Amino acid sequence: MSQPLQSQLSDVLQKLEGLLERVPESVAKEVRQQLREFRQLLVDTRPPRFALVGRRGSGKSSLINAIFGQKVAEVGHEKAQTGEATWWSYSGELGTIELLDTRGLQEGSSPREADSATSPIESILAALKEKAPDIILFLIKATEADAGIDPDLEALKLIGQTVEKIHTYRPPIMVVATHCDTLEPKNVRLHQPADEDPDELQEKLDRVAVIENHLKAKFEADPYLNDSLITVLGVSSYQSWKNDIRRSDERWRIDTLLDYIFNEIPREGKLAFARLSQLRSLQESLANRLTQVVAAICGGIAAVPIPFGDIVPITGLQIALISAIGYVAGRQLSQETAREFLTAIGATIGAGLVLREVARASIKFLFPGGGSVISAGIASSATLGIGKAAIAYFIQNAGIERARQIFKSERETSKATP
Ligand SMILES: Nc1nc2c(ncn2[C@@H]2O[C@H](COP(=O)(O)OP(=O)(O)OP(=O)(O)O)[C@@H](O)[C@H]2O)c(=O)[nH]1
Ligand SMILES: [Mg+2]
Repeated sequence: MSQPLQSQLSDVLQKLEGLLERVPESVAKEVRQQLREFRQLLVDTRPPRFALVGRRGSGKSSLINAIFGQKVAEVGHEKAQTGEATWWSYSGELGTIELLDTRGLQEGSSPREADSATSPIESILAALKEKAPDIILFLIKATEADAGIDPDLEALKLIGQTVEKIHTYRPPIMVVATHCDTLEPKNVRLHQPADEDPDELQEKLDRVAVIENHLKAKFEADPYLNDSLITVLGVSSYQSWKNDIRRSDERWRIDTLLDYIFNEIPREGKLAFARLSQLRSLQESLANRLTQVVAAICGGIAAVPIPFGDIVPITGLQIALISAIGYVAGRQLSQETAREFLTAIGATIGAGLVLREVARASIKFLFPGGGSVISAGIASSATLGIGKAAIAYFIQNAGIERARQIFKSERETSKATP
């Protein structure tokens, strides 16, 4: 999201966290937890970080391109990596991921560059010290899964254990069997299953399953690897490029892979990842979570009897929610646009209501006797409605009229259930 919005959000959060100190711990605890999640998902965001383990030609560059759906990495034989292994940034139109190619670990005995001070292994370990990968992707050609992979497994363990020792974070391992499209029967297109003979298709899927199970068994034999393993997934990353324009897309199960990665990476990387994945299901999942969190925070703030002037952040948080949902859908909204969206769905009245109710609540605080539950309910349901409307509009591409209806019906449901 935009830098100004993020630093503004950071200010709002700080203010809210400060307010909570004046509130009984029993009330503050829940809100504080939501604020923490909010901060991780929206403020402390950063590109996701992957460590790639895989031999030459296993399809590392192709997998990066498959994730972006765009050509961001050179495919084919690259120059042997002899000197420094470092973190690389790969950027597409929608975002960036940081990547550490750890190929040198398996080629540990390869000659080091004459004038390089460090061996590949040393430089990989130095890079791991600098930053922890969120996840390790282990790539292996489906057609080579039978070949001795013990050195690869040793490399995986060394990376995982090094990271854990330095960062007290154990990176999960995702095993990706690439080139599944080249398994027999070769002519069967996994990416277009509807056009294929069902028996032949099944034969090919069975072969994929055999390879997956074989790899799984290898991991299960080692307690450390078994604990770190997310799953084994056969895929095809194949896309064909001409002058960086895609001329064919034979990707298979990449969406499933993206789903696993999204679920495993820390919150700080999720926003960027959901955006660049272009997967609507991930974007909706994150947007729904954000909506829940912001609604709970708004409800929490409203329920806490604090002076009227301090309550203004509610609108700020709602604007941030809209911006975030627009962002995850691939857009970059200005605050004005986010505000206009609020008006367009008819939420300004809602916001006004929130403020009035909260004002009343703080009066009740001065003259104890009444609860402030109503305002909390309204603040939270208005926010839920705003989030759902923004999801419909920005992610599902529904029209503004539909978004307005969604907001309205959310408000009405909450009125019906006191
Ligand atoms: N059919 C098919 N070909 C693939 C797949 N993944 C990669 N390839 C092809 O395999 C070759 C090597 O792929 P790369 O992505 O360059 O492999 P790499 O691991 O980055 O290779 P190095 O950078 O040399 O280590 C290329 O010709 C790719 O087009 C796949 O899933 N299916
Ligand atoms: Mg490569």
